[in-house]
Amino acid sequence: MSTDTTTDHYDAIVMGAGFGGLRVSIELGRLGLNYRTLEAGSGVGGVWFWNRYPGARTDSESWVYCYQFDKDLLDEYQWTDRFPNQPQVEAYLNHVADRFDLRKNIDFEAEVSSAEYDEDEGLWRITTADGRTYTCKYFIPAGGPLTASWRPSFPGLDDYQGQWLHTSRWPKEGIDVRGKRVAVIGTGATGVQVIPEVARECEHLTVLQRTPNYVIPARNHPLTADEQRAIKMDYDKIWARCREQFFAMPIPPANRMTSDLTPQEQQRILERGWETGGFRFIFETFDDTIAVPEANKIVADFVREKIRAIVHVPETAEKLAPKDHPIAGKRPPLGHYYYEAYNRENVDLVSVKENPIERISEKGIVLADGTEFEVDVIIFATGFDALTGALTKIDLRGRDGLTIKDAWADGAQTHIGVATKGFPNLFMLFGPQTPFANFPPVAEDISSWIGQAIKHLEESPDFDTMEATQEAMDAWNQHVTDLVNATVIAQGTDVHSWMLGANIPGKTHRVLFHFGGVASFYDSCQKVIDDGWSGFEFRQVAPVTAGAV
Ligand code: NA7
Repeated sequence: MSTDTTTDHYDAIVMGAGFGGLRVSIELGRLGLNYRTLEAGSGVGGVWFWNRYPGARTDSESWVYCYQFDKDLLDEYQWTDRFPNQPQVEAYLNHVADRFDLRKNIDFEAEVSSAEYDEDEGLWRITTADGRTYTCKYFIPAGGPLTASWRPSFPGLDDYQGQWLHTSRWPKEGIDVRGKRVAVIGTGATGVQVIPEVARECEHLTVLQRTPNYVIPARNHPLTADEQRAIKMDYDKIWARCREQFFAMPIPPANRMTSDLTPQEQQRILERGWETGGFRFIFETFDDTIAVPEANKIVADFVREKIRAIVHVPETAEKLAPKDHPIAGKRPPLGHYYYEAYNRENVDLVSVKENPIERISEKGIVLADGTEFEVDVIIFATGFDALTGALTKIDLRGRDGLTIKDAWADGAQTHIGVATKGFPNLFMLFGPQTPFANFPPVAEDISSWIGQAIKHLEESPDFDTMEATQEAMDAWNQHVTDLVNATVIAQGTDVHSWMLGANIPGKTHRVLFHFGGVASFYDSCQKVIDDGWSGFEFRQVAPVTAGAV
């Protein structure tokens, strides 16, 4: 393997220094590869570097929102909250970067603007926005599934006299909303977190809601010393459970179906789940909620009743109660006194479903019927161009100049979410059609798979590139489509789910996640290896120069 770090040629380049990018960098280091990690931000963290809006927190429990590959790291790191906030996650990733001496291989403020495959040389040519150039044999985009922020292009924004910002690009120094009239557009997982925080500070908050969500109380709390000790003692079992649980969370199956229970028993279980909070409300209660519409309705009715009980003004409660999609049909946000925020005198909820936002004026937001809300600050909590956006926003070209935009014009397609035809030796960490799940444990498995693929290539004298076949991608696409069709996910009227690309006007709808449970995903990945790297085509294009090995 090459040890030369003075040139711009590397065995591998990783794009992104968030959870995925750092973990795959560790994997490459273990293989002895000469690699470089290019990070657009000035620090590590990825999504946890950029998303600094007030209230930003994980919706996964801290003790599994971390890496498991190093026992000492697990033993020494103390999480203090059930659901860590942005500074806590950023601090953890900084700790990891220092502990494993990763910074020496990271170029910060190096935003990848183009990546082009040079077929003659068998290498990737990477350019950053500030003109730095690199070549590498393996290109590993680890930009994260929710990186490319998305904002509707309302006319008039340029003339707006107030301040506006997107939650995912919140300034490090924060913004001062005291004494100001603020509008938040969007009530997804981000809006749900930012709304109570801003409401506490600002003079008046107008929330513009298009689709209400089923917001489950997070019930965050500081971890006691006893809890911390118990977690560490139990870690092997906790991680084993994460491998089995559908979404890689350490939650055992409920082992009961709604249909086996009386309505009174169902309510008792739901009450307990509501008090426990977090996604445990969904998974520890019943095993049929996300698959059986009748079961789903029981749980959805329960949440609607909770909203009516919490929110004082009945019309506001009705606006907040979702009626057009099943619970878990869209990703349910976790709330930190979210519904309670609407009982504040300074908060108004406006439905923009029937009367949409039409434009931005000099003074604020104008709806289709001409109603104008004059505000000093507009916060766009309008989400992301999920999964594909991190790749399609760069000029990414594979063999024969094929752009990723053209390759995915009819919808993103991949083999096990890691590779796509026409892009040799490009391994995506959290590409389209990887599992929708608690991210860090899955990132570890995919990193390990990528490591094994690269090792296989490095050890073979007969070939130096691998590339997904069309047949394998078609089969994977059919598989992920069948999986989602067996659930309530993305069902409902007009749900704009980013899991299908349906939140972005004009984006081709395609199932963007594997909803078969992480265990089945890991099995599929292992089967590819066991079957002799099935679904991949191997070639020898540049026997001497590429890879510098
Ligand atoms: P989401 O979940 O995509 O939410 C975006 C929100 O913005 C959602 O409420 C949208 O309403 C709303 N939106 C988008 N366009 C408009 C327009 N034109 N008018 C009004 N409202 C609009 O993004 P988040 O950042 O909250 O969460 C993304 C994930 O990040 C999250 O699930 C976590 O995994 C982390 P809609 O529902 O489409 O009607």
